[in-house]
Amino acid sequence: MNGAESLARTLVAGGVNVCFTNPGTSEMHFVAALDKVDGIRCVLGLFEGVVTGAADGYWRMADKPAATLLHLGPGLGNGLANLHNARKASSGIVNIVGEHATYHIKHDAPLTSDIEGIARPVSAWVRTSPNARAIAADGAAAIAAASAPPGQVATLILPADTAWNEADGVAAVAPIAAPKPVAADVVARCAKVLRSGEPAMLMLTDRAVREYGLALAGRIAAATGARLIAQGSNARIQRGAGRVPIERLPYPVDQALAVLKDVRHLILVGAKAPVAFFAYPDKPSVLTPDGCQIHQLSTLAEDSIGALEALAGAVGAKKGSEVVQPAGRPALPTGTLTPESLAAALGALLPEGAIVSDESVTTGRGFFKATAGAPPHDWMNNMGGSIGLGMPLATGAAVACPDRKVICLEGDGSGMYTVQALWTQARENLNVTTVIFANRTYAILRHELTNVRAGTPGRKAADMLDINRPDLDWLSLSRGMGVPATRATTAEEFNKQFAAALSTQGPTLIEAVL
Ligand SMILES: Cc1ncc(C[n+]2csc(CCOP(=O)(O)OP(=O)(O)O)c2C)c(N)n1
Ligand SMILES: [Mg+2]
Repeated sequence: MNGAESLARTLVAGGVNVCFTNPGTSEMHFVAALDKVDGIRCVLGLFEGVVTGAADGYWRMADKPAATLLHLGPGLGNGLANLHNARKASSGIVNIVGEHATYHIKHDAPLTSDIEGIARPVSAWVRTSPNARAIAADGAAAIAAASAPPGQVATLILPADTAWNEADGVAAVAPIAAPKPVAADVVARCAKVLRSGEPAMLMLTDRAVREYGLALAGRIAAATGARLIAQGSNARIQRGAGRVPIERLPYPVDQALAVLKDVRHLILVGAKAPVAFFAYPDKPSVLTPDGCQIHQLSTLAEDSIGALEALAGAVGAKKGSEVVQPAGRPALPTGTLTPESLAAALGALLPEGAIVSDESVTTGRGFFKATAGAPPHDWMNNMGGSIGLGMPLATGAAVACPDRKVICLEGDGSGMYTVQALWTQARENLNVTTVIFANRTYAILRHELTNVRAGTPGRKAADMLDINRPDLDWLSLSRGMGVPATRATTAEEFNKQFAAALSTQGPTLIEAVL
């Protein structure tokens, strides 16, 4: 067995069953090994940002890592923005990058680069395998590193000769450590705060915004009067009718300040203390009010669920006391297509078990409220702020959950960064409905220009903020990559097209013209 095959078999033995890939010459032996080994599905992406974003989406829905296969420094570099997003989402990825053969590196051939240097800022773990006999053990170590709570990017760099030289066989993955338990005195301190009667709020993320974590938080809220809120963005919120409802901290600074203004104690459950996305003249960076005490119940690497269970016990919260979201949908909208009518249509039609990949930017500000009473579904956000994640994320989620409908809510500007994801959806017949919000502009940046007090846009500035001239033809883009597409210009048209897309198995796209 050569090194490449020993790695491929180690991946399968370690539970890695999907490889999102865009290979080159230095990875050819891995391509051949993946071809030969059963138990791992290879999904080609036509740009590395699709590959890395799909691996993120896969982790969020499967709770285990996929592998990538990227071509040297430039391939890794192309995938970097979505690896940044994956890092911020604490997504586990076995990020495999090819390298020149060890003896070839010194010649500084065209594709030679500092791969470790490119990988390090987005990776919690980086290793260059020294030889073919080490590659299986290094692969197993990469799986363990990727899976370590709460999940992280582990980059394994493989010189080409580690693939073709003789190896020893498969390596087993060491048992993955459970998240660290939260100390009893931390729980006791938070319980005391909650019993004090002073205004308190729990800010939750990660496992705490899945169904069971929210149920526990809901009980604690019922017993103590504490308010609940989720981080501004979260890897995956489980929401909808019958679940404990939760709002996210709003993105606009003034709105976030208003939500937090009366809070005296903010208890963080996996969450980070809230700060503004950006600095603005005359607005604070820290969003909690002066005098608000911050208490970290659990960090992301700790057992938030165990901590919430202990806290619920300590404050006498009763199972079943949590207030859950009643079922309820808005009426189907009529008339002009606006962010509001789109929100109503989504709320009216969102199917049970849907997975939403939300990169709707300004159009989607009201989507959360309108869909709150829809049947149970999962909602994923971009946690790293680097746009171009939505469509790859949807792609990876669809690979992880072939029996569920994935709905990708996508800004027209954001969508263009990684539009190639559509081709992968067509190639793999993934069950994704993409809705493009075609407002022909970077609408958010027009607001931001005002927010940072940079004045009113003149012609040159407007040309940096609008994406018209020419208008993007999403029907042609989508059809050109094999995804059937329709265009909606009224609410009635959108309702009909969205309902039809939801009853179609396989990828579809709707250009919603705003
Ligand atoms: C990689 C990257 N480049 C640029 C930006 C800056 N940026 C933030 S939002 C945005 C435009 C989003 O436009 P669109 O998706 O059309 O949403 P809209 O604002 O129109 O609602 C840009 C360019 C970014 N966040 N990430
Ligand atoms: Mg736009």
